[in-house]
Amino acid sequence: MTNFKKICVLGLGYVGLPTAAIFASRGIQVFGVDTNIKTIETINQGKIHIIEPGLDLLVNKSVSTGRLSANSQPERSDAYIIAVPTPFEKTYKPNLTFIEAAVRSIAPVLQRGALVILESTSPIGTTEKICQWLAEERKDLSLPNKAGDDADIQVSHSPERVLPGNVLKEIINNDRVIGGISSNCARRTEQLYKIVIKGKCLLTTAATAEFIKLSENAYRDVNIAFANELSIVADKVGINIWQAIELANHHPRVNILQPGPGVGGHCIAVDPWFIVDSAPNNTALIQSARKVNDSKPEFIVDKILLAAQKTGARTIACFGLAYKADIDDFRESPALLITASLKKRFDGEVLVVEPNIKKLPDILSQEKGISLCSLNESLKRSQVVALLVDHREFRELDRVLLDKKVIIDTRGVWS
Ligand code: SAJ
Repeated sequence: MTNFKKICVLGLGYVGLPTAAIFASRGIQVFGVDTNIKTIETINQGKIHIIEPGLDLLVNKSVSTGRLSANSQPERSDAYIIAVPTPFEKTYKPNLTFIEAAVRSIAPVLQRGALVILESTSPIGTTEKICQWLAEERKDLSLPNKAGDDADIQVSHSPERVLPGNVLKEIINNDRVIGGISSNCARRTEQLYKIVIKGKCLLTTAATAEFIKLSENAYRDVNIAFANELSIVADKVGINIWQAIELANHHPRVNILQPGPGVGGHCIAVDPWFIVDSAPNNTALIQSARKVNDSKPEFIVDKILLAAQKTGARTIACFGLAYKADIDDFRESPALLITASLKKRFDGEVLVVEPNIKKLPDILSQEKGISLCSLNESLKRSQVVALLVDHREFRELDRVLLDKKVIIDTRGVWS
């Protein structure tokens, strides 16, 4: 007996929308909430505003059966899932305004027995803050940070762990960490997710769950930084880094990740700073990894410019703009940074090949001497080719077409 009939999902982005649609597909009445009117309209037409395999069909079905609808304000529900962005400021301080606004927006409709779950990746202590914000708004209700298991409202943190591009499968199959403000909160949250997930539910405290999620992404960032640092050394001493890593990984206890043009996306390039924020003087390794990864794009720009200079090239082709393969997501994308910086520093022509878009992003389209180009055309016109994203179209390219080109392969696809 789950007694979750209606749920409200706040934030209909890469995580919130698939989550809402999956719950709706299991017969739960789902109210989606977003601050963007265009997003709301699109979803209510049964369409989607992001690219994620399989999501369009699922949303279409859920909307047409009336199980999913979108609005700008929350409706009274048995559970509220918050999946809004947690950006950081220029100073790398986390910005919790979206979470706070979402929490305060549910306060008026909150009723005794309701469950509030934070899915957004958040600094340690945020779930506790949710209790404080709710207590300020609703003095008539008791919260679990004060009332423990007997509280009127349950509050927990269950961080999303899904990989963009594989979200629908990962929501269902991944194990899920669930951190309750009290143990009752964690158990009730488990009951809700068990409606849709097959993975294990791993119960802990809210602060531990916050810490775990940040640690997972920082772990990845530190390991990618290690690979990126090695790639810079290998470049200096004339060693093929891809072969070196491949051979090193034959060791039973070594698994070096892949170097690249830098680290992008809105998670791994951001979340480590939330750990740093908790202990700025005790996070030398995490801070250093961030710096290594952030410095990689400019290292690549230097390499491309040097290659162009040596060969007298007038046209450079940049292959890929997204932050990783086979998606159209440009958030924190190193490929985008490289292309923008290259255009500023190179006075010849830059051709961008990005099979997942129809027009250049604004940051590039305002520049002169840069254009979006087909793969074939770019191969005809460029002397230098910089592979920045390992999209399928580039992985499958006939290598003969690259003969006579100067190649800067930042992903090891053609090396
Ligand atoms: N990258 C490398 N070398 C590698 C692996 C990745 O340079 O060996 C780069 C990618 O090209 C990309 C960036 O790192 O620019 C991040 O890509 P990713 O595929 O590793 O991860 P994300 O950001 O798409 O998703 C991550 C995932 N976290 C972990 O794998 C620990 C995902 O499970 C999280 O849910 C997501 O962050 C999130 O939302 O926090």
